[in-house]
Order: sequence, then structure tokens, then C-alpha cells
Amino acid sequence: MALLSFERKYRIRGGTLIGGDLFDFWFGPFYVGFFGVTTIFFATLGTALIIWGAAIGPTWNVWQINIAPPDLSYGLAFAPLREGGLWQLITICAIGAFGSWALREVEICRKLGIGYHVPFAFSVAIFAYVTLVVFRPLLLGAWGHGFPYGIFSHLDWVSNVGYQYLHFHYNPAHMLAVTFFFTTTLALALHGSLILSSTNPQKGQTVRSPEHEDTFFRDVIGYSIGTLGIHRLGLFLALSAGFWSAVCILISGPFWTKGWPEWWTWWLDLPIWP
Ligand code: UQ2
Repeated sequence: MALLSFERKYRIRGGTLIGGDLFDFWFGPFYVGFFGVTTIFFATLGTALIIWGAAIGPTWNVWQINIAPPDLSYGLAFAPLREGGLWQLITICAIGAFGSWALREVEICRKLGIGYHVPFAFSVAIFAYVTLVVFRPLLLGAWGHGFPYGIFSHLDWVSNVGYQYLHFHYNPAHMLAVTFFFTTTLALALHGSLILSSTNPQKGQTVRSPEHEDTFFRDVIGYSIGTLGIHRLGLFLALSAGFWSAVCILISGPFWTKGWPEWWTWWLDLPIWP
């Protein structure tokens, strides 16, 4: 079905979670909905606060602009705007905008009668962000444990927090996350190249079928995961990468305060050695 005639068919009322028919309309190509309105609200306010934070800071150099969380001495209290309060408000706006965007995706899925896989996947990314700026700071007792909003400043934060645990690559959850990130790129490279090899033929050649795709992998490694399976695997690998990333930073501090290399002494402490 042609794109435009399909869209005319599906662009009907219903499926909203909140607000009934009130925001159930499109603005040009975009579905609005209650959560479209709240997305615009939080994103606009958050962006304005970031620009304000930059304006009261020492530089307009985009690489160096930095909006820092409050000092650790403020604990879990609200800080004055110039002392990290802006960071706190920006964090609230970011969570409001990300959450609104996920719920707008849910409403669109409901209209289309498709699964909630996309908003679920996006929620895992939101979970990783909220772990960094809310869950871990809560467990450590101070908003100052959140990461600063700035291009170089957040890189410095990652480096410093990593060295605080001596060698982050010894963190077992970090190992899992890195492995999932690499395996995700392997799976996408296999899938992208396989699809192009069969569906983007040279001039005069015909498009090949999924049977050709299956047979290629059966001939190479004796196994094909299948056309649906590769997408299940891809989603699992990508979500696992985000999930274990969140876990690896969440356990650093709240559940393990020493260097990560030392965690592995459990191996030497096993009672099986003579
Ligand atoms: C496949 C298949 C696809 C694919 C790919 C495979 C026809 C179009 C890439 C091959 C994938 C396998 C064997 C899994 C590899 C495992 C890991 C952990 C990377 O069989 O079906 O569909 O795109």
C-alpha cells in the first residue's frame, strides 16, 4: 500500500493514553497527542535552561560549556540555581522529555496495533540515563554524584570515576556491557551486509529471497538464525549492552567501593586451591 494512502487509513482517532481526543491530531507529518505537548514543553524549557547555564558560565566554546551538578555537601537537597540547581532542573526536564517521548511512541503503537517493542527499547536507554543521574546519586546520598552536562566535562567525569575504581575493565558488569556492544556491531554488520548482498543486486541481476540468505549462513557455519531471529537477537544484544552498562556503574560505589581488580580475589579465595 502506498505510504500516503496507508497513512490516511491509520490516521484515525483512538489509542490515546490520556487526554482523550483533545490532543489526538497531527501537525504536518507529526502525531501530537498529550505527550507530544509535554515533550515540546520539557525539551524547550530544558534547552532554555542549558543556554542560561552557558550564559552565566565562563565560555561559549561548545566543547567547554559545562553545567555541573551541585557540590556533594548539598547532599540530596535542592541547590541554588548557580550552584547546581540549574543541573537539577535540566535533569527533571530531560527525564520529562524522554518519558513523554516514550509514551508518545506507545500511543502511536496503539493506533497502529503493533507491539510496544520500540518504546520498550527506548525505555532501556532512558533507564541507563536515569541510573547515572538519579538512582546512583540517590544510593550514594548526593546529587553531586551525577555527571556534568558538557561535552568535555562529561568525558572527564567518566575518566575520573573510572580511575576512582583503579581499572574499570575489571568490573564484571562492564565486561558484559562491552561484550554486548561489540557483539551488537558484529550482528548488525552480518545482517546489514547479508540484506544488501541479496536485495541490492547488480544491474541485470534479480533480487534474491530469504532462502538465499539462510543458505549462505548454512553453507558457511552450518546454521541460520532466520529472518525473524536475527532481529530478535539484535534487539536482545543491543538492550543487553545498555542494561549492563547501567548495572556496571550502579554497582560502582553503592555496592563496591574498592578497586575493581581487587574484586577478583574471590577467585583466589576459593577453597579449591592446595
Ligand atoms: C541469518 C539470517 C539473517 C541475518 C543473519 C543471519 C536468514 C536475514 C546475519 C546469520 C546470523 C547468525 C548465524 C547469528 C550470529 C550470532 C551472533 C551472536 C552474532 O541467519 O537469517 O536474516 O541477517
